[in-house]
Amino acid sequence: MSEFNNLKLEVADEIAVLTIARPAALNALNSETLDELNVALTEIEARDDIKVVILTGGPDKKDNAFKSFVAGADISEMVNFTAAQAREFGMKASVPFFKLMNMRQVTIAAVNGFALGGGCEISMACDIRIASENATFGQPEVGLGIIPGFGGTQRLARLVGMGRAKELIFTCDSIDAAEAYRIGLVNKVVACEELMPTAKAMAAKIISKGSYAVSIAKAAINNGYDMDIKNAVEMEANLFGITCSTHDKAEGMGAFLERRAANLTDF
Ligand code: CO8
Repeated sequence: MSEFNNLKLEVADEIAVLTIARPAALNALNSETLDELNVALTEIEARDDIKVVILTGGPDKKDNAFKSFVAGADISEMVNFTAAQAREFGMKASVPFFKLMNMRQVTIAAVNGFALGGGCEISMACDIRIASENATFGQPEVGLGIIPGFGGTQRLARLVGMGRAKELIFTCDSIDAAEAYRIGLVNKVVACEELMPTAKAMAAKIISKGSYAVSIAKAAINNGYDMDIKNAVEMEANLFGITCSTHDKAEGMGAFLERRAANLTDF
């Protein structure tokens, strides 16, 4: 795997823990970090020994591991952007963000602390969000005279509905983890020290299922989301057909009928 300046990657038990580590800037996303995320996710996707990716934030410069997930895009880099440079920055981010959303592995954001602006947006590009009790979510962009530009105007409305998305984006209000859970922005809230164990336990549970079927289910959900229901259900039937040609289908159903535990592989 490549070496990174702003990321840490650890792989164990088929789980990749990808940590955004810019302690001096509360893990804000600059161009270099976005490029590194793209390289890391491309390399992860090519590895058969990784089934789930957990994305989290590293400690700040005072070693506080729960201060910040990602405090946004890097404001010191954006301050002098021309319109063309801003567009390029947004498009650069969209590549790793779409990878998180569409890669065959499941992606879980373990949100520890600030998830503001681009931080909230990168968590929303993941399949699942688990928050620590001290997590804070918000889209403060219009207060800076810009708009959410890493997919926030689109993904937030899809996750929590248009009314709540508009309120959060127009007011720049930050919300705590409990409110994020209440409105459906996060799947689970846990004590700080339980964040990584909970994310890893969920990853292990997902890995214990048929990984190929999980990846096909992910593709079916993602691809069907913006389709009309008739075409979406037809697309699902086609993907269902593909899963019926696998070892895991024969093994999973055979094991059920023989009343034994299934030994699922990844095909
Ligand atoms: N960018 C750059 N540096 C940052 C950022 C950031 N987003 N956030 C924090 N930092 C830096 C601070 O400048 C500070 O650096 P230094 O120690 O050198 O002065 C260091 O991190 C620590 O920050 P604070 O001292 O401010 O820490 P506090 O605990 O007092 O406050 C906050 C923490 C509340 C998180 C505060 O830092 C803050 O408000 N940060 C900015 C949050 C924000 O507005 N985020 C949204 C940014 S805009 C965005 O994400 C747009 C995404 C889409 C772009 C699309 C382009 C096309």
